[in-house]
Formats: sequence, C-alpha cells, structure tokens
Amino acid sequence: MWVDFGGRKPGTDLVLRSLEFDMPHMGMGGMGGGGMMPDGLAQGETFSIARFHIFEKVSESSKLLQSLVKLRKLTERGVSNPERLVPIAASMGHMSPQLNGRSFEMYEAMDIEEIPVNTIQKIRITNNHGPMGEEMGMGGMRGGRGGMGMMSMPHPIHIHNQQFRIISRTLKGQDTSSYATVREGFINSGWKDTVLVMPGEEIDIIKPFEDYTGLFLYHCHNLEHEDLGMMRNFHVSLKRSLGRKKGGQSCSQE
Ligand SMILES: [Cu+2]
Repeated sequence: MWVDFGGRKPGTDLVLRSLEFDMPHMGMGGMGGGGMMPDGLAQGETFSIARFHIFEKVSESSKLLQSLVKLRKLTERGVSNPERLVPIAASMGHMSPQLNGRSFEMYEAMDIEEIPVNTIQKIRITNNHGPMGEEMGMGGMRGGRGGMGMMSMPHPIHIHNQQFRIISRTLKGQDTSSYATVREGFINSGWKDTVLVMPGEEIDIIKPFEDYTGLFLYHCHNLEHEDLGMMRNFHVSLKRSLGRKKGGQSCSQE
C-alpha cells in the first residue's frame, strides 16, 4: 500500500478503516458463525486498522516511484492446458468442506491434480457449494442442501509453490446484496498466493509450475475449513510433461 502524507497538516489524524461488509451466511454454530468476534466486534462491522498521527512537517520529500518492478507477463498464450483447465472446485458436503469433491489425503493426488513440471497452467476455481461442487442458485442453497448451514461461504484459496495471476473473476451465481458489499474491494492485479472466492464465483488464474517436482498443497485458508480437510495436493512431475491425456478425469491413483 502506498500512502502519500504530503500536504497533511501537523496534528492531523488519519485512520485506515475496514469498511462494513455483509458476509453471506456463516453457518455451523460456533464456527465463525456470524456472531461476535472475541473482541466484541460483529462480523462485517467497520473497524479501525491503524491510526496515523502527523506530528511534524519535514522538508525532505521523497518522491513516489513512477513505476514499480515490472511483473513477468503471464498470458493465455503461454498456457499449456487451454483446453483442459485444472479445476479447484470448493464445495460443502455434510460437515465436510471439500476440494474437487475430496477431502485431504496426505500422499495422494487425483488425475486432475497431476501437473507436468515446467509448464504454465490455467486453473479454474469455483465456489458452488453443492455436494461435489454442483451448480446451484445461491438463493436455493440457503437452508437447503449442503448440510449444517455450511453453505454460501467465501473460501480464501491458497496454493503452494509459485505465485499466480488472476485473469478473470466472474460471478456465476446470483448477484446478492452481500456480494455488492465486497466486490469493490477485490484487487485482482499483481502476484497472488491466495484468492478469496465468493459464493457463486468462478475465478481463472494462471500459475507457473517451474523447477520443482513433488507434492504441493492447495487449500482453503479458513482454518476451520482446512482442519476439516479442505486441502489437496497437486503432484508436479516430469512424467507427464509431454502432455496430459485428454479425458481421464477419474480418481485413479498411481
Ligand atoms: Cu473455506
């Protein structure tokens, strides 16, 4: 974040605030349940993050940079799987938040989680909140299927290994008043290692998988969710670097 304090009078206070937002339906009783935070703040209530007090004027004025370090360009053209996107489908089973329809398995990766090393992959992250990530209207989900009210929740999806770029963010579900309170706050540019995926959203990212082979986690960064198994492995290997087989979306293991 850049803040230019130039031109502010000594004695001025500036406050950085988190603005009010409406978090859709945090179910599951105590699990962050839309109730009070430990410090008495309600979920989504506005609060001060930091206060800056201007106490003196100094003559030295460092100039803001005209431009920052150039980001490596990642475009659709460099992607090696334009026809077969790697899916990350967030869903809420009964008491079981899942990715691609599965819970965490320490040493396993499904076929769709096999990544050839030294490729740039396009990944589609969805948050549909049905069993197995079924497409469902958000309205219908409330109080409907999904189990224990754990539906319509945002998932901050975090992917290990190299960082990625967001190339599109599309709301496929119903546009809700909740969504309207957060959509202006998304920053899609720059390198990411985590992206918040709102209910009904489909987010396409491009991510390089270079140099390193082995198992790399991707998971929901909501602690309760990852503890309940909302975590999987990508298996990055040399083996399939000549191209992945078409089809083969089954769950076969090696
Ligand atoms: Cu989550």
